[in-house]
Amino acid sequence: MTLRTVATTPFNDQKLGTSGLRKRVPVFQQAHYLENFVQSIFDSISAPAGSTLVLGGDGRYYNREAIQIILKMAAANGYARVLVGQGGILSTPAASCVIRKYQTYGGIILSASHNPGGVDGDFGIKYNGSNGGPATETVTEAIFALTKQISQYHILDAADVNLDTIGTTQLGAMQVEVINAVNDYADLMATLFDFNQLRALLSGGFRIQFDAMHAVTGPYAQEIFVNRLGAPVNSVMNAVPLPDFGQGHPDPNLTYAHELVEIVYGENAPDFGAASDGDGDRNMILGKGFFVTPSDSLAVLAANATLVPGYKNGLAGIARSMPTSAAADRVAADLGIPCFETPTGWKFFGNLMDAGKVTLCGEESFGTGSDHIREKDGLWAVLFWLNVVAARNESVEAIVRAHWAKYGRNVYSRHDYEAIPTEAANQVIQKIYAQFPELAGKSYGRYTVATADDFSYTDPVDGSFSSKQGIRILFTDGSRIIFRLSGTGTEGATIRIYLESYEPDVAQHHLDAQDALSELIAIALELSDLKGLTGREQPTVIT
Ligand code: G16
Repeated sequence: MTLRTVATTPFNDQKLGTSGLRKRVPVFQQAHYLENFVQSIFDSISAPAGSTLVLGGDGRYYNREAIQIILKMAAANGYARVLVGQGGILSTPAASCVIRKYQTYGGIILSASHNPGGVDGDFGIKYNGSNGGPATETVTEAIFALTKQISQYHILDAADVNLDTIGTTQLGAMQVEVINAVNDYADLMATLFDFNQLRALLSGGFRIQFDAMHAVTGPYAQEIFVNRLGAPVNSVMNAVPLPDFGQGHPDPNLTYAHELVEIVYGENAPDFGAASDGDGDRNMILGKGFFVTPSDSLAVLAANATLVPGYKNGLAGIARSMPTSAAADRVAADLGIPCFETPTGWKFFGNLMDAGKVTLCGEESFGTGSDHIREKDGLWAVLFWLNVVAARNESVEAIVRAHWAKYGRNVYSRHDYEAIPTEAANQVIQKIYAQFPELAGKSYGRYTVATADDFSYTDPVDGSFSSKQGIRILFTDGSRIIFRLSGTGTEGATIRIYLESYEPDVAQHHLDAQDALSELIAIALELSDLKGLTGREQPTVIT
């Protein structure tokens, strides 16, 4: 085995997005591309010699090849040990769990999350620190800076490591330990939820349907729901992880999880439906013929947290991303606990959790989690919901309607316009900016603009400042329209429009969100001239 130092030159497109670096597979397959980025991670974090790294991915195409390269680079960069998920697979929450449980220096997670995979699909890579959470903006900026000046990387010339058998292999001076993270993760869940109550529920006729979307959560869901909680085997569908996710789009929403949606809205529907995404950190919750918006989900879980063993002593606080609805704020106010509003991106929650300021966090993008780890956690959210259902002995729909009756309903929707040419997307944003000076006080039908601004955030723990985090049009009655460009897409730009209004009147709670928000939708399109500037008549996805 020889240690090689390879001369290289920078790529100019390795800027990290909302969650790590995401590009098409052929981009990552270019000579030196992955290596440059990995060396930049290693150089920026400068782990002390003898450190342990966690490594795994969501099993998408190029996962295995990338893991072999990273292992050889870790060996050449002085790591003493790497813990790898069996088959190279680790869900994102399981990676966070393992980093914390074995107190490693950090971890590298290979995933492009909910983006499609396959030979021409997406691939991604991100670094998580020793708290188990995504690297902060300060760290991601430092990694990006190094990618622009890299001139060499270190790698060990060695044979590939067997990733499929549990056990330890020597790679140069480094040990590679293949672990069964499914058990680590399932054991953690058993400490948070009432598994006896859940077993009684799931083996007692309450029917669930979980869609793993041929992505990473299949083995985890089978272990937890079927093996440990006694649900029938067919409760978990699309359970085998595939490198191209069965040619699906592993994004758990009403558009892409349509197979599950048809079951849950069909005849003889199960009592509960749920899905998770490519890397297992997102969740969608459905009752019988009923969709729970992620924003409402966070609020409902917060309001019912003391029914769940792991949270029986209450919550320190709640955090949500800015575009997420203010439903959770109402619960926080009622509980007398703080509620934090952060930019989009799970990395902004880590400091708040580490400082003990918040227990639950959530985002409108189907992410919910708590301080049990430092990532959002799809199966955790499903178990939390099931525990609340079991404890209250009520349906999902009944629980949400009771919640709205108590707190009022934050009617919410997000419209995505995907793969817009970057120039047209920038024109849309500029068009809105240009109107800022004249917006305050302007009326559109029954809505009057209170303020218009660009969201910025000062981290209350380390004082770091993040600007340009989304355009907010705030109306006098508390309604909001937010415009943001996605930081996770790989083709052109994705414009996201987030719409929210508040409805205290129970008699109006039956309304479909699109109908209830129709005026705000029209205002958003008028303000942005989105149709004129992009030629798009309809959103690609509505959630
Ligand atoms: C990532 C981030 C989330 C963010 C989401 C959408 O999720 O971790 O915090 O809300 O992207 O970001 P954007 O609106 O910029 O596309 P994931 O599940 O893709 O890792």
